[in-house]
Amino acid sequence: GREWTKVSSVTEDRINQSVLVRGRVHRTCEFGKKFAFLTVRKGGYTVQCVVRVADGVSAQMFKYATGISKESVVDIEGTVQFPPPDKPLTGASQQVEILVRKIHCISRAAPRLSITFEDASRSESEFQNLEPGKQVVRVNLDTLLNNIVLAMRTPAKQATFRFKGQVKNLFGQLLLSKGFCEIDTPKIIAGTSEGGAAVFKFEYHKRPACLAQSPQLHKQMAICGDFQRVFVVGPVFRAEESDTHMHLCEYTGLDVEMEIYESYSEVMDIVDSLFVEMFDKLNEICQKELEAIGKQHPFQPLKYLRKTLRLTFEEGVQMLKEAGVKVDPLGDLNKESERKLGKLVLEKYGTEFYILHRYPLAVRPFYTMPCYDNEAYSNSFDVFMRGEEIISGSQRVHEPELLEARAKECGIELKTLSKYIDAFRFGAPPHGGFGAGLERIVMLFCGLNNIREASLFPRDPRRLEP
Ligand code: AMO
Repeated sequence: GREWTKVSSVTEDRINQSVLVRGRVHRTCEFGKKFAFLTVRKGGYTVQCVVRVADGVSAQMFKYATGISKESVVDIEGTVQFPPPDKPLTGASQQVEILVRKIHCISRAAPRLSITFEDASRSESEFQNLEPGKQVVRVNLDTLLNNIVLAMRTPAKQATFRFKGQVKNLFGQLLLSKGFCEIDTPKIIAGTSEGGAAVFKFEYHKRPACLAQSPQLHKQMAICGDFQRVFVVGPVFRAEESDTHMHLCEYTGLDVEMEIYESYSEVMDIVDSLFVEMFDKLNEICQKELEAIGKQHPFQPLKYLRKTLRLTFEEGVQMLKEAGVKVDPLGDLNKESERKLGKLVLEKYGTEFYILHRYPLAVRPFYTMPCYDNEAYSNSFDVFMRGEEIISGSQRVHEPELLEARAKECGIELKTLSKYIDAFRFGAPPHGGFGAGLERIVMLFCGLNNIREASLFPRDPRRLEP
């Protein structure tokens, strides 16, 4: 085969050498009928290519080269050289240029694209510092998502999804190092796993079935089967009616379940060490990605403590009360109070990542263990990042009679839960766990303002394509 050079490797080291590169046409710039620049982009790097009638390039080839539409995939053969002092580089990342000998368009992009690379990668500051009279296109989120394949090519999008992959990997790696076993749980299940109406129903071989709202039931059954510590990474389906900046109908769940010995604080200890280690590592290995994201959407690095702050729900309510916010002490916090509490916690404790625990029982799912000392509360917690929920967790009820009674109280049909409840009739160790949403973690860590920015192909109540 022929020898290929990456655009990133077209450097001074290759001066006077012949190279063969493949990339996309990023920009073309013609000067008369005999001289043109064609910038080629690949993997975040761009190199300037000079097409000149002469040097073995015919007028016909010149016409062919300058007629290639932006975003087309091209192969270019030529010699690496320093740009002449009177014709310096026009903004390419590589400091040398290629004098083109041959060019071949492998795949042509449509001449008019719905969004351009420049429009999709424009930073916030460009809008703020616009020269008077200058107009630039602001691509809205819907247009971006409708044309996601084009948008994906921009540095911020590339960085976001490389970062997301790292979060998912680190979650697994760190849990494996803590003795957890990765398991898979079915996404087709008989009924609801969380209660509530947010479930997609369909027919499964002539029987009613649901898309799993969580791996809750099966991760708990794995604990009854003595796996001791498990985790599940996979899609989770929510028939959310709410079309908000932080809800998707399909997202990636990061779920943990583990035996506990004394109290649910053992689960919070895992949350604490797992996430602090993960954030440290992300800041260390994803510097480039975070920088690229920040260039387009500026954000402040997440503030978190070495040991994660834990507040009880009652303490949280008290802080809100003192700040003049009315909240029901035995109800749930609404999004606004959660955000307000996030601000208060940041002011008082200097962290944007904290755990709120001992929630009122009435606002938690049926499988949540009530507090032993006060049944109005539960051994449960939520974790917040920049004022928004990213994790829910709890100790679970492991006595079948109580579990049945709680499910009934919560208005859940027992029929579809019978195999799950049976698992607790064979002896079940005390246990607990939590579930986190991958897209929310990415969105909040990177200061993005919509969860759809953290999903390549988001599903929401209006969106089923692409
Ligand atoms: P919960 O329903 O709170 O708990 O979900 C856990 C975490 O999943 C994320 N999340 C979502 N992300 C995007 N779009 C949504 N519609 C959405 N809904 C939830 C959030 C949330 O904190 N079985 C329990 C977890 C457990 O106790 O182990 C559960 O599913 O980040």
